[in-house]
Amino acid sequence: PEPPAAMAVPQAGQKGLILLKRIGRIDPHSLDDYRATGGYEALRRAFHLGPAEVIREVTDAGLLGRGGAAFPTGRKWQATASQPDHPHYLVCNADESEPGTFKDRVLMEGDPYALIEAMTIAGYATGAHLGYLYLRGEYPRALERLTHALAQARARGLLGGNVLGQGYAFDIEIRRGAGAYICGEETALFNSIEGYRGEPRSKPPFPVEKGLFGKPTTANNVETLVNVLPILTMGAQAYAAIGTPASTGPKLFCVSGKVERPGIYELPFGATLGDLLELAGKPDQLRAVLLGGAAGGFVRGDELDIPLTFEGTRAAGTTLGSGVVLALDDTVPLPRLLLRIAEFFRDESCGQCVPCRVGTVRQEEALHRIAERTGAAAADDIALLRDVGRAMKDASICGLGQTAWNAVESAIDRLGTYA
Ligand code: L3W
Ligand code: SF4
Repeated sequence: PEPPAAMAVPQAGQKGLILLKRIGRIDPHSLDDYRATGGYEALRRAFHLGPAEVIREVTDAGLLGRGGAAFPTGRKWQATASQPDHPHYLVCNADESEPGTFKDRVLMEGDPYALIEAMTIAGYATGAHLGYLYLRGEYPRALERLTHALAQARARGLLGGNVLGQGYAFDIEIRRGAGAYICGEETALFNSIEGYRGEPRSKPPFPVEKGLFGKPTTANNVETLVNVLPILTMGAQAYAAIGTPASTGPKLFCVSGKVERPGIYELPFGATLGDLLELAGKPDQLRAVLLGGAAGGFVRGDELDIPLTFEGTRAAGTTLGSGVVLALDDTVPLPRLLLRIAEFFRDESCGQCVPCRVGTVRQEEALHRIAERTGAAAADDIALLRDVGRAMKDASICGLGQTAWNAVESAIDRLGTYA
């Protein structure tokens, strides 16, 4: 299905933005527009520095993965770069499917060359000559813009056998997902590219050692990669001065639900939940906020002091995930929302391991029983939910099963739903 004409970027055009600076201001089809606004300066600097120094910059900048897990990007790049086995691959995870997440879509639709430049730098630093861009199948506009941008970049010597005349060969292939949430899990994504069922593999070995086609692979989220551009243009030190010491740089937040101006917001790490919701137009009766999407957790509407950082949300017993902020007021029936989330996980479980395959079904059944009792929960259903939730968290192979009970657990413990 064709998506809405444009994603809301309420700050588009504002001064001081780093990741969103071109969104809504340039023609995403125009390589000249991209270059006129600083495009390809970061790649030039990368070639000047050499691969090892690029990795050092990314490490010193403190960049953490923006797909939800916050793994240090420099460490990941170093781990791939140092593998003796070849070829090395780069994979951009653009299978953005976490409910409530739409930041990567905005970046790809509004600034496609930025991702291509960033992938080229990542490939150069980690010793890859081929990058795969695994794109969510339901993003036709991003596909069109990226396909056009790739062709332009090839025609102008920015991809291909001799990038920027520097003797480095790199190209990018797009692979489209087919609608499965699980293919956003990096090893399921590799299987999907290889033509197998989209089922996660056991880790370790991590992809940096054995990833796509069994070869050393760097897998990074779109937003993670795009952050490499300001790191190289402003320098690691200046970048690390943004945000907090443990969560450096700018962050995109996907704000939706009961706010006046839903859309993508860019803020330095460290702003509070309250700061963000003020920008987006907080509802009068804010009851709860879902942070991190379906795999995340609820916080109460009066917990607005939570700092939007990886460490701050962790300390508050919740998660930042990939940056979902879904605001709920008193009109939202929480038991129905929880049931919807449970249905989602039951649908999207790949079925490979028992705790998740069975657990997501049992969780949904219990929530159905509770909903049929007009939202009142019997103690045995809550006990069953806790039991099943613990089994899924402790024994599932991948993040899907491990997080499938987070939202329900936080609604019970933090919001007092069903009490
Ligand atoms: C080398 C080690 N690499 C870990 C790598 C690993 C992966 C990354 C994170 O995602 C999160 C969850 C939700 N040597 C390594 C290593 N790595 N140890 O670091 O790994 P991990 O296992 O912590 O997480 P993960 O399985 O990659 C789970 C979030 O993802 N989530 C988000 C879903 C949807 C989106 C979206 O739509 N954009 O992100 C769902 O659960 O927060 O924390 O690369 O290889 N020793
Ligand atoms: Fe598949 Fe769920 Fe097991 Fe992940 S946890 S491998 S999605 S069954």
